[in-house]
Amino acid sequence: MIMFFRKRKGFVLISTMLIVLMLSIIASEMSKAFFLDLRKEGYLSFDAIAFSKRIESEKFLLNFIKRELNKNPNVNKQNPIFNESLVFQFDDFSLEGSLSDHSNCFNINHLITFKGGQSKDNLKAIKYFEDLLSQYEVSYVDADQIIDQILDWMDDDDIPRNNGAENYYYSSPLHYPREYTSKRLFINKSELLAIPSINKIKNTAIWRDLCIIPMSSIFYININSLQDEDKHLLSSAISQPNLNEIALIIKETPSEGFSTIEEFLQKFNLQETDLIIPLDTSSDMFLFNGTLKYQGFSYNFKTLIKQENEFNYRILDRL
Ligand SMILES: [Ca+2]
Repeated sequence: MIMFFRKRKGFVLISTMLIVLMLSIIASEMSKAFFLDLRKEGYLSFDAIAFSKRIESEKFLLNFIKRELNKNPNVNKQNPIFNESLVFQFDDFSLEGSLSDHSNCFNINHLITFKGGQSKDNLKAIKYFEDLLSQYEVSYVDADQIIDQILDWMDDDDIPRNNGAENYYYSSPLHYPREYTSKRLFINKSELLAIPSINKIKNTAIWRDLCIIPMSSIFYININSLQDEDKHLLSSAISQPNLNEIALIIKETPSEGFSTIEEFLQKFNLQETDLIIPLDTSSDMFLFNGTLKYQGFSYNFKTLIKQENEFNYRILDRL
């Protein structure tokens, strides 16, 4: 009896331990799920407030840029607001980021101009883009497709170009509902992804050199803020295919910049006739690339800012 009792006691003990073990496993799983839920809820509530913090940051940024550019209006390699990290501490969140000159990327909208609702190809811009594509070793066949399809997407007619694509060519004549090209300038770079031939370049180095200024055909290169990685853009602009020469030009551009384009041309023995697209010594388009930090969470954003005049700055796009 005693032995039986002992056996029974041991059995009860093992059972209790097993139950305790199972309960602790369940409790641990529940607490994992609980903390995961809590974290998820935290992200959701952060997401909800991140946008309002962003708006608050952007208002501050516009005033900051206005104040700094009124003190030092040069958009060059020397102005600290373009060349140093920017860190701001607010009451309950912080903002870190950098401001860059957004004129130094090719605005695809430059390929066409609209006047009174009618589109017109910009032949110089097309030549420039062809050259840029060839510098990045995109084949002529692919380049023709990319350019024609982009132009068809924007132009005001329904006639496909030789290598272009209009309306239901995007799917098939039987496709329903039928798809139509936009017949307007691009609003956002992501719209380019709708163009079939863009697949050939969207994951390559040239993608960094391309941008969209929403509904604007404006494009010029600011020679005073060029960095080494912008050499392809400058090479196509001044018809100088030797990238080592271009790298030297960028390096030898004084950090305080040139006051006029003539000065720049003279220094590097260039002729005005060599210029394919407009050059400038300043810029009015800036991109802020920042991270907002709040209660252990972070939120990345990019904001495109345009200087209308010395008093007025506005947000063109939120990327
Ligand atoms: Ca067309």
